[in-house]
Amino acid sequence: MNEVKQVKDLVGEAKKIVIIQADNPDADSLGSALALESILGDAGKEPFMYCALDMPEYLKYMQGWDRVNKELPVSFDMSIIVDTSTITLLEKLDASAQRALVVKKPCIVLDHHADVPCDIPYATVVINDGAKVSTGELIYSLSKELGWPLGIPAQEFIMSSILADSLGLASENTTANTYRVMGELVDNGVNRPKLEELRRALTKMPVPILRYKAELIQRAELLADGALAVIVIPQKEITEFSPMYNPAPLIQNDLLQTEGVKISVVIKSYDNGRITAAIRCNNPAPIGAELAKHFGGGGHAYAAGFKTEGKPLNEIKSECISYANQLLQNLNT
Ligand SMILES: [Mn+2]
Repeated sequence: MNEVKQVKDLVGEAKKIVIIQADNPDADSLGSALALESILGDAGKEPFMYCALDMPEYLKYMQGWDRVNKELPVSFDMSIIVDTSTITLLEKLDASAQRALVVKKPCIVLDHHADVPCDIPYATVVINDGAKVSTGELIYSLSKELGWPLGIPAQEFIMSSILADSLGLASENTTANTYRVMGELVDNGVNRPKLEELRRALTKMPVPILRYKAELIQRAELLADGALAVIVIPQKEITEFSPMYNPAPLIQNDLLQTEGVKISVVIKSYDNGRITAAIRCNNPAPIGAELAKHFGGGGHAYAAGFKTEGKPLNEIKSECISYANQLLQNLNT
């Protein structure tokens, strides 16, 4: 039986449906969760949104973010995981007692990170479509195919998720279909300028962040003949600035907009031994996912990430630099 039919049947039989975002909520995962909440609600279901982490400030332009719960309900019929296929990004859920609830019920995975095969052991059906620029775009196609009700609120969230993951329709993986879907959304009455205004209002930098950004720029290391930009963010800065603004997106675009830079890596180092890295690449250096995979992470060719536990920062950093160097050299051969 094909996956779309399986999704139709599972959702058809269910009443209470939990929508799960991974431990790295972003505008696509939240937009997808809110779109599904709206679609499933209109279809007479009882949707419930879950994420183990708090929604970051910059996402709060999407109305309904505050309905995302950090605890699962005591009973539900099935779950839908959005925007990840990677079990390491569901670590918090996996470590909690609530995992047992999810495992017992059918679980649908809707994702677009097809570079990485789904390794969620309790997934019943996986639709991981790498041709979609965002999970929101996938949900739009799926809804049309299955005849699910697409109200304006759902379509607004879908547009927000597409705009976010496609970097305003500019990224490498934006396809003709993405533009078609955007056209249909506008035709259907979604107001793009209004969404853009809401998003901008909340992504403005507080003044301390402006100053901090200057510090980060000063500290950026340009390696591999200027093709690799690396910044390390220590715990002290994560604690001080992260609640106001996520340091990686604050700086990563400027790094990529620097002449000669092909890949940028923002490494966050936590006191508990955890290290995370956000990787972004310029065209034509599609090496992000490969670099991330080397450390057990994943993602797309141009946007990827990984995390490690209990290894020294210097070791991870130098390994990251040397492997990135190798990948850059392979590009030239
Ligand atoms: Mn996404």
